[in-house]
Amino acid sequence: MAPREVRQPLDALDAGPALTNARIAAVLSEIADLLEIKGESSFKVGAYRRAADSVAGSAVEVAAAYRDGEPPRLRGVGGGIGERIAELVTTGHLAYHESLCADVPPTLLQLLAIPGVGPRTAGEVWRTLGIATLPELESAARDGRLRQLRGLSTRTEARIIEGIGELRERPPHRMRIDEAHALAERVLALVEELPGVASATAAGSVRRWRETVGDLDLLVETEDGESVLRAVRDLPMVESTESEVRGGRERSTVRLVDGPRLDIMAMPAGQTGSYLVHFTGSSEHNVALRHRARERGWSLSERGLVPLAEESAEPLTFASETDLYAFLDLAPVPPELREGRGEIEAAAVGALPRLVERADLRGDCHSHSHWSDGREPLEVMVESARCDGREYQVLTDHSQSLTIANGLSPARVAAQHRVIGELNERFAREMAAGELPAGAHPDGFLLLHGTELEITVDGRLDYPDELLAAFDVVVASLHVGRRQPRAQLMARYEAAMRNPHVDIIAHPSGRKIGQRPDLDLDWEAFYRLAAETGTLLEINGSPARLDLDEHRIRAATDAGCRFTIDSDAHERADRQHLVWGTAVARRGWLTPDLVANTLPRDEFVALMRETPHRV
Ligand code: DGT
Ligand code: CA
Ligand code: CA
Ligand code: ZN
Repeated sequence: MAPREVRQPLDALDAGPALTNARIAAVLSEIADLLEIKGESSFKVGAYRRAADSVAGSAVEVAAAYRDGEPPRLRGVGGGIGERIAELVTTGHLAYHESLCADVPPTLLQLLAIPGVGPRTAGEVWRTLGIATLPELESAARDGRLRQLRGLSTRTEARIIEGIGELRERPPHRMRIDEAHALAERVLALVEELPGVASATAAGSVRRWRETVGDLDLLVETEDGESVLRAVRDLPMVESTESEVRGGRERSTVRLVDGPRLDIMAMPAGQTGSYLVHFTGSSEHNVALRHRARERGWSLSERGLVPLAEESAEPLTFASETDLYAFLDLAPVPPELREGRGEIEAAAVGALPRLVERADLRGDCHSHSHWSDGREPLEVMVESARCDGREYQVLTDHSQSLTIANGLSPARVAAQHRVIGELNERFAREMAAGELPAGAHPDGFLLLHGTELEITVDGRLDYPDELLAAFDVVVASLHVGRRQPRAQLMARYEAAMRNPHVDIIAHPSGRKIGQRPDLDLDWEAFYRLAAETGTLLEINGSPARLDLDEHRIRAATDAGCRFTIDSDAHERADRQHLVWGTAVARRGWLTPDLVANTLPRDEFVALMRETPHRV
């Protein structure tokens, strides 16, 4: 998770019932920071950091393992730290962590967000100059007090001033789609339990399934908004209140543990239509909708419709969004399309697309296992896909040149092929005997052998054609030479798309949201090539990628391309990536007929055998 703007000490329990590996790791790593700030031995500090890494990288759910009395063996987690983890996961608290938080001013942790300031420096300025906050550090740096410190050069001082500037200019942190939805679910579960709440809904960008989310917007249907909003402020996961509940306005803003903001709005029971529309947005959609209302003689606000000619009239209210859209002669617009990109015009003439749904996906064309860089054994990954109701799954471990991801040599490809063959035989036997596991599709399951084929820096493919021909599905991608000039990158992609064995281009832009920019491509030429060669373009559902993005999906559709929506799963929990991938596809106006993995198994297999894959 990217650093928050303002960092507060962690409180494990307030994070909710599920103490994830990431959360445990965060507590351990905060202990390391606090110890280092206090100036404790680097040996002790390092031990906590290593333990944090082990927990974060563990395939086992650590909290559950401890609760089941079977603590996992984790590198770097010995007796002492093991006992701390046990205390944390069983009680939700860790006395040692709390005592460290009491020893050190918590505002010091915020200094660690400054580029160039680590725990050692933070501790030094605290002990010698009594500095504990960001403004204090800044003024000390500016009036030359910092450089008087032992070991603190004028260069470091300049770096700190610069770092504080960078921190100020950093765009506000946006949550990833998966973080935002998990958080919204937890908040909703708590709010729904509050007395007087008839219903609660997440609105704003979460409801529109935007790829990142700035803040959460929550709508509560209640007859007593004021007391509900007051009760929300007292929830354990609420850290501070930014705006008081004002009589009549019935809106308030709070900050949650770890920093995200929550806007919460009360709405009168039975009149949710206009409130939902208003607070789901986007602003662009609302503007277009208000324009349409005005054309018809109405003024639209969250409270409903008021005649333009009689602005003091009681508003006309709506029990549902559908009623409101219908009143304006519009088909209901799915939240994912509400971006002011032509959806109102389409809704007016009944031309909204039938968007692809998660349930339309019958298979998944991109996944990994222990054989390359996946975090779980092949059999475990496959069983998880089978029990997720899929009709087929393509296993696509990396190809040989990607040694960093433990890519497969041709000999290992052959060995993996045998393993897959045996698994499919077992699945067929179980099917025939009527012994399908819970969750499996009644028509059985087929494991397809694929590869995530590296397109090398010089535009060759990582396996010879004879070997490529042996795979059921070839997913080509590039992970090296990302900074090459546009012409060279385009030549590499063209070489892959023109190879008759290549079926899909995975995560075409190569971006990582908020971390790594797009490849420099000629996108129009890229779409033309994909359409001409019948190469499918992947919508990678990993929440850090979401690649193609919504804009490119729409542009590629216009250029005649066809797609897959894939999980790129590296562990079982990544099954969920198909949900994020579908969300992005919907925001790109995508219909199921253009998504290859909505096809029934036999048709999908046949499509993969033909070249090119024609729409
Ligand atoms: P975000 O939070 O940046 O991911 O994006 P949104 O769309 O959730 O934006 P947000 O939280 O500012 O507002 C939620 C929706 O509420 C927005 O889409 C339109 C609506 N809205 C209602 N009143 C206002 C207002 O005064 N300002 C803005 N910006 N939006 C408003
Ligand atoms: Ca929002
Ligand atoms: Ca908001
Ligand atoms: Zn992959």
